[in-house]
Amino acid sequence: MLNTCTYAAGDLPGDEDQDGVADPEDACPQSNMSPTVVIAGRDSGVANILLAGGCTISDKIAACSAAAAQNGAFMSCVVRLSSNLEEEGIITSDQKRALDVCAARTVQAREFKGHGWFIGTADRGNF
Ligand SMILES: [Ca+2]
Repeated sequence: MLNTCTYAAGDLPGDEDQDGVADPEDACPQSNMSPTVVIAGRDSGVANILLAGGCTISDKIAACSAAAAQNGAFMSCVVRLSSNLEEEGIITSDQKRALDVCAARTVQAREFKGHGWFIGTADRGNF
């Protein structure tokens, strides 16, 4: 049977999310590649940076939502993540605040629904 998968010039074979990290080394082979971090349709305005290991900031926040059973746990996970990113110099203090505020607004609007709550871009209409 013919393999119908083709790759455009410059694409890496075996890089499903096209983030430049080959799938075997990619901790998040299906990264959320939204240009900015969008939490339940709310755009934080913070660049969705690709982190070492192949996960984006959105992937990490999605992992927070998947792991947290309630609002408090989700918020602490996001604040821990944003603090670490700021300490590592990956985001600025303003960007950290923007992420925290975006997550808090989502929680305040009761859009957080516990395990499996989905982070997505508004235009995909997810969650
Ligand atoms: Ca990835």
